[in-house]
Amino acid sequence: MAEPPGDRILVTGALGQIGTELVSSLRESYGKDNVIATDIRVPDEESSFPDGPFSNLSVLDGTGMEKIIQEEGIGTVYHLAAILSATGEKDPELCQRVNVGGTVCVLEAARDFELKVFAPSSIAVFGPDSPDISLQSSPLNPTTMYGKTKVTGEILGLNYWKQYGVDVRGLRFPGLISWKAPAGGGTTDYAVDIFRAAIEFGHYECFVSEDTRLPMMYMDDAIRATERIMEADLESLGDSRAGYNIKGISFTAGELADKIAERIPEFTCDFIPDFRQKVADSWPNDVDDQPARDDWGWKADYDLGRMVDEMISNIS
Ligand code: NAD
Ligand code: AKB
Repeated sequence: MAEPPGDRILVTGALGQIGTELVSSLRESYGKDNVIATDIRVPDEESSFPDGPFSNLSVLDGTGMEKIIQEEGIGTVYHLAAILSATGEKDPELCQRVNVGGTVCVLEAARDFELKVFAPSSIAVFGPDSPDISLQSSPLNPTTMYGKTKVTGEILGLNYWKQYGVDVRGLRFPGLISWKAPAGGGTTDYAVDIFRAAIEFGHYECFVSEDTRLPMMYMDDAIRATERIMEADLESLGDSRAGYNIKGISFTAGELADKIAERIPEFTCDFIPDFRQKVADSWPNDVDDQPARDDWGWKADYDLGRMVDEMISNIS
């Protein structure tokens, strides 16, 4: 392995739901010019984001990635580019190509240039045989293509650490709820879309049933968890390093609609499940995150009420 070309940060998939917030947070911590945002898309002309360096890059372009790493003096990659579960069920081949192929490109570059990598996993690694509250050690038998690519990502990440010493870290994010950027084609998108619909139209048609309960998390907690695990001492991380369970909030779609209606009394919600119901039914209700608590002191801050208040006041 060569020396890292520098200590700047590269973010892939930076225009997505997480990237939009993570790039801003990293720029506050490390300086605007030290965080290079990249995506296969280009930013909207009217958008103020990304307020700093941006390059057009596909994560499947290994040569282009290595060129940016060398030219920009990169030492750490936050690898966010992916195809999420709902889009992945519609186009499983694209999902496999981007999620597995992109991760291999990033890990190979990290191996060549001795880079540190954050590569998120998902609660989608669990399948129908997992307990309602899935443990770190519960079986990983997902039925979706997206879930299978996330299991592969964790296996690859741990393998690159054990075989080549690449410092790869990851979290099994629950469904993330945020207001700055739209959700990007996942099954948990209803828990984001419902807020804008409630505020703009007073009504939402939810694509999962009222009693669907899934693990979720407010974005501020997810960004904090990402920064925490990346700052954690190397020795504190165990074999879960490529995909720690992190617990946020667990609620049903009906409970979410009720909480919103407490704040917006005219709000109504219909529940009309589509193909995403099957995906949601294959995932656990919640996760247990004891190893993340023990190894690097993880604890979420937001409960359902606080998250709903923040979403409504920020969107309004
Ligand atoms: P997103 O869909 O909002 O953003 C992904 C970004 O990747 C998009 O901007 C897209 O243009 C880009 N992209 C797609 N193909 C690309 C390619 N070939 N090259 C470069 N960029 C490409 O996703 P997100 O919600 O920001 O998720 C980021 C990561 O976090 C993913 O790995 C996802 O699996 C994981 N995750 C997200 C959630 C969530 O609820 N948002 C939950 C669990 C895990
Ligand atoms: C999705 O629904 O696909 C994502 C996830 C939980 O990984 N939000």
